[in-house]
Amino acid sequence: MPKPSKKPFAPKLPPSLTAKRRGSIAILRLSRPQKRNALDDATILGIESFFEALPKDIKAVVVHGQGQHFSAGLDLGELTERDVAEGVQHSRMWHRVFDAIQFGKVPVVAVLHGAVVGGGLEFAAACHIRIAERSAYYALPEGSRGIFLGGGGSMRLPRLIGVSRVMELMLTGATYGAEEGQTYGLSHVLADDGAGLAKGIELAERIATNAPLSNFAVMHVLPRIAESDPASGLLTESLMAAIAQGSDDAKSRLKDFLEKRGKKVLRG
Ligand code: 1HE
Repeated sequence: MPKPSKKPFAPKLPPSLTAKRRGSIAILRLSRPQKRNALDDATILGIESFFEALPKDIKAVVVHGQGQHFSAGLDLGELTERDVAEGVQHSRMWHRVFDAIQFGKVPVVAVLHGAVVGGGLEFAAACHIRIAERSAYYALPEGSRGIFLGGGGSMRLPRLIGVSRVMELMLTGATYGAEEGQTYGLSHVLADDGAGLAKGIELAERIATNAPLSNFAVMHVLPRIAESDPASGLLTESLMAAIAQGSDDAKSRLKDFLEKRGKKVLRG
């Protein structure tokens, strides 16, 4: 595996975001705690710049939030003057940016704590792995603000927790705590308060050691197979399996295992 470069990774970002490299992973922090990491246009476009600028030797990303909350969602202060056409364009901008995360270069681990609300939950849903600290709670208060999901939540969230749960959040203003979110499928891992980032880094570093082509297949091919009719899905699976196993990387990893150099799969 190529050694990660020691070059600093310094994409041009707005003050609401900070980024740093840590070996083969990059860490993006929402850094607008005074506004509870509300997502204004500059932040959304900055997230896009961060993912566009990722160098080739970054193999996974961790996103997290500064302060008491992951994100209070859409910056409501920017909403008041938009007409219908501008509203559509704004939502399509969020779609473009979150699609670039979900179907981007590398897997993304989101570390959630405090409020994970509205557009903040839509952001988290575009990531591949979600770790929730026990303080995390989830809400979709769009109904109470007279608006609707706009960052891909109506497409991604039902795939995580079902239409019925999304309806409950949106109609009743219910909030789910971290444990409920874990039970319903919003998060993969629960962590104690303050321990989420270390867990996120640990998982991202593990993900970074996978074969890049396998990670690509998991991010780009698996979700498409899951949305296909079964016959097309199975054919796509066979093609992807053959492409992956024919790679030099797979050959050398399999040889390592057979010659007792590969890691065993052990529990714990
Ligand atoms: C904000 C925002 C925001 C806080 N836009 N400025 N999101 C919401 O409906 C959630 C709205 N926010 C809240 O319910 C609360 O702020 C929190 C529960 C997240 C945090 O409470 P707290 O007591 O820690 O903070 P705070 O005192 O309410 O807010 C601190 C400051 O952040 C304050 O500004 P300040 O200048 O008076 O100090 C707040 O106005 C500001 N702030 N949240 C703008 N969201 C693509 S469509 C997605 C649609 C949505 O995301 S809808 C959900 C919107």
